[in-house]
Amino acid sequence: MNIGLIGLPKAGKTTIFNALTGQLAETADYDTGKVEPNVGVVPVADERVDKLSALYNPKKTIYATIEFIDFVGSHQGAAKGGLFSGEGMALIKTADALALVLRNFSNPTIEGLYGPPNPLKDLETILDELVLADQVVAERRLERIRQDHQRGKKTPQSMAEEKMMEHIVEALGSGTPVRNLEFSPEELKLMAGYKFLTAKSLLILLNSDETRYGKNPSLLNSLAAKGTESSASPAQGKSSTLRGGPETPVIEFAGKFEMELAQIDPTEREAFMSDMGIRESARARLTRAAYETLGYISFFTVGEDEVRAWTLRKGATALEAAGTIHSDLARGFIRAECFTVKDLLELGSEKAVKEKGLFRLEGKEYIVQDGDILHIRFSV
Ligand SMILES: Nc1nc2c(ncn2[C@@H]2O[C@H](COP(=O)(O)OP(=O)(O)OP(=O)(O)O)[C@@H](O)[C@H]2O)c(=O)[nH]1
Ligand SMILES: [Mg+2]
Repeated sequence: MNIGLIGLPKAGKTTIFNALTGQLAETADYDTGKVEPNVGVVPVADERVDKLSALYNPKKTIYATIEFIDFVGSHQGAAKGGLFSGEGMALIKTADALALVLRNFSNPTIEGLYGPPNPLKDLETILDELVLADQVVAERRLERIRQDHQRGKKTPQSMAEEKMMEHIVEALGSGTPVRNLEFSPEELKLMAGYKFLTAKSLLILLNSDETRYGKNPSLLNSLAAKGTESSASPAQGKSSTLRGGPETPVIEFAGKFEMELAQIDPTEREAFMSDMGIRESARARLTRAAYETLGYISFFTVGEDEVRAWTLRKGATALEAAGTIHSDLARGFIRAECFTVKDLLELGSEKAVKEKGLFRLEGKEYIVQDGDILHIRFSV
């Protein structure tokens, strides 16, 4: 899973990236001229892994991970009214979700360039630009299809695609993101290649300074409403092919503070965090929200060698879980031995789980549940 951090220039994207990854990528008030994004892998905070590790005492303990990509706020682009320039755009398209970072801290230099903090307005700007970027792609594609049709290159597939693109262009025209539209399975397949930005899940990160942090309940509500209803368009009522998008989570970070926190000894963090009224680290809050928003679950593999958490889409089967671990396990899949972390931790041992009859054998089609421990029997 990977998440792109995007936002207007100097919103604190790199600061938050550092808070999440513990890296020390350069942050600055001024334009550094840097254009390459920072990339970092973040272990997903999950206390179940810690508990399983304490029980099995394995040689290796491996957490699930999320990759974060920290994009540079495009100054040139912002001046031209476009956030996403060519190179950045190609990479942003690869992200599973977009985390929109909003500036909510005082800094005279930055305010001199971009005005006082106005998170709600910045959110609107970013959402508009995401729509614009998709409009360009969809309109260009529609034009191409129509040209082909005029030249007599017409296939059932191109006709289906034309219909779908017309629908998308119309929706985007009224500000409705692609994620709020409903598509048939065939259309979803046709659409996959375009990787529309407004089809991606969103997370909103309000980046507050120490004086503002924790004092923005109504702002957080407005941001959530705006993010969820980024499709607050007249089309909502009249079209039957709209579905309500999932709730967009809004998370408030004290970015700079949490970046400094990531640098100090873990045992000392708690005290600093409670001083600020921060109950959980930025990493824990964001990784959990990402799982929920993207509809991911965790399953586990356990043993003396390794305790490991794996990421899986909600609704995926035991066969897909096996494939996540290794393609051989999927190819030679026989059965999945399955029990739950909850039962194991409650009863204290695999033996006790078996005695209670809570140890199951599941087939290929079994829908894996969050918290399942799987052992795949296979033969290749
Ligand atoms: N007080 C305060 N300052 C912050 C906070 N977050 C970022 N800053 C400052 O704002 C400036 C810009 O931060 P960056 O993290 O570099 O912002 P960015 O969004 O990555 O900037 P670009 O990539 O150039 O668009 C730096 O001087 C940071 O120290 C914050 O939460 N509080
Ligand atoms: Mg940056």
